[in-house]
Amino acid sequence: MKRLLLSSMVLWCSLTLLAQVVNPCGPLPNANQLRWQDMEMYAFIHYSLNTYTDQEWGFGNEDPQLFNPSDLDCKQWVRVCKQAGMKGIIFTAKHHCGFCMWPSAYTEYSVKNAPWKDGKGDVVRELAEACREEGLEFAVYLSPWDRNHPEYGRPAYVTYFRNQLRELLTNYGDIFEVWFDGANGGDGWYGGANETRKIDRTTYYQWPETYKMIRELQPKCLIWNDGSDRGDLRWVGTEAGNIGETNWSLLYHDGDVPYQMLHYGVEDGDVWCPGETNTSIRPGWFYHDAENEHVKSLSKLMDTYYKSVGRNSTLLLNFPIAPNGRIHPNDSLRGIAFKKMIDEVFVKNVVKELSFPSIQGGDRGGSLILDFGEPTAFNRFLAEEDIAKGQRVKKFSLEVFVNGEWLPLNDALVEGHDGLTTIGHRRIICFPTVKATRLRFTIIDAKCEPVIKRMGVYLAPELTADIPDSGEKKSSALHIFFGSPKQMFIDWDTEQTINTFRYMPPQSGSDGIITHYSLWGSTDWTNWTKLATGEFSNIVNNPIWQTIKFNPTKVRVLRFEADRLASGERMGYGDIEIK
Ligand code: FUL
Repeated sequence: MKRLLLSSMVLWCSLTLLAQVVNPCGPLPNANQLRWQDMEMYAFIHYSLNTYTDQEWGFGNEDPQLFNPSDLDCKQWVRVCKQAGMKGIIFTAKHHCGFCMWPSAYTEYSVKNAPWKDGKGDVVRELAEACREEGLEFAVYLSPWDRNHPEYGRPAYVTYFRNQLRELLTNYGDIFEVWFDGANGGDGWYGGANETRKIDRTTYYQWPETYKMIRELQPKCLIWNDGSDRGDLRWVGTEAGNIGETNWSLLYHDGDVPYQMLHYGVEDGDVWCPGETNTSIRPGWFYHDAENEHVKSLSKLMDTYYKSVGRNSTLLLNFPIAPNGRIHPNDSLRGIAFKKMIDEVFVKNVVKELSFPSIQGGDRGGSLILDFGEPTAFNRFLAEEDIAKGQRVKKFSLEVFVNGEWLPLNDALVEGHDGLTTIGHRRIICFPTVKATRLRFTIIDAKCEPVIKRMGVYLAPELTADIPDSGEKKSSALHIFFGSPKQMFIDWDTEQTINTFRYMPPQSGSDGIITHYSLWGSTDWTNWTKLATGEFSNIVNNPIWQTIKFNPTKVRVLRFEADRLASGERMGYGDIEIK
């Protein structure tokens, strides 16, 4: 009979370790993936010309003269990230607008033509050095979509992209990860052509050749790619900051990767490809003054932690840089409080001593009773598999012994079922505080003999109910109706002076999400003034409130048109707000 193995128990020294040779089970992580998983939390930093234009996606024609921060201080970024518990930083060396934050030899569209440091500056270098000084790892985001480059969409651009990547991988020391965002909205400046260019994401970038170069130049670097070719890590299908409670670190080695696979992995996948949970500490990725009061609350960040690191993933948490060149105090304070709270939750294991665990079960399971000796309060359970041997556990249960009875516990962060499925590198289960003398952990099903490396039981401080992220309220009763599937009207009984229109996209999938809009106003339904036109960039991956500002205008009716939809035939909305 095989048994539940406790390969090393760091928390309870009285436990006899069961030293036994364990055969690997299914695909295994490589050394880079194992090292990466142990990083647990690392930061994204979004900083580019967008910071100066209040945009999320630059069009590619923004003026490099805008880049002139008064107080750019990469050491401040690194200090904040370190104190927020981040083990490394991934920096937007080039975002979709194509502006390079290092003086690339292959383009003029970079810091070398900006007033900052008289064109002699190199943000990538300053940040790489600051990371090294503080012992953080460094990595780069290099956007494959480049809305500035004249050759984008043609073969010459792929050579340009590789040349840039080579610069980054040779001139800045060790790079722990490369991030190749798959976003591509089609249109762009493209050297003045100002048109829409479609590419085939499965073939255009010729990833195998690029991957070869990365492996040669930086053998320890992980490849993140939500494009076609399988990298070392996968996106989790959302930018909201959570991965599935069931999370297999496996995918199929080829074929499409739909949301279900991104979010939950694939139980019988044939390659190790763990999920990295990326989200921002604010609604947007880039800095916007309007979001200063909308930095995520501590309870929201803790929720994100449990739903990423606590679900066999890592957390890639974004800190945007403000126009002065520093992380805004609201973000740094919250980031640091977040790390303090994590430490506080896991400071003390409530199990003082473990009586020898009773282990029962067969090939694919086992049961372990933790005896606290007296009624003890707790609200978190933690378990880790030894993933170097593969990911095995499919289903487990937790029960507490209260007043002579075994009562089941569920994962309070999961709806619709008990949530006790996969474990992987680390699984944290949250539940309301219970007072019990014993806890029974049973592995009900596993792919092979389970290998549990560490367990813990904790009493986390109660956090007050979440402060809504963005303080958003449903708008008051606006009179909204449709002239056609892509044309919405909003009218009033009397004239209004307005200067802000806000659009919250539908929250369930991309159907009906407006990516390009125009907004018109009228006082008589006959003469229309164009108030604004533009793009809601990144709205599909990050479906948050979008704000359109325009000169104060008197209107009695507004016409909001969907010039382009992400998918579907009919414009949709979650909410509308007008001020
Ligand atoms: C997205 C991009 O389009 C966003 O601008 C941001 O960089 C985010 C991390 O990835 O897909």
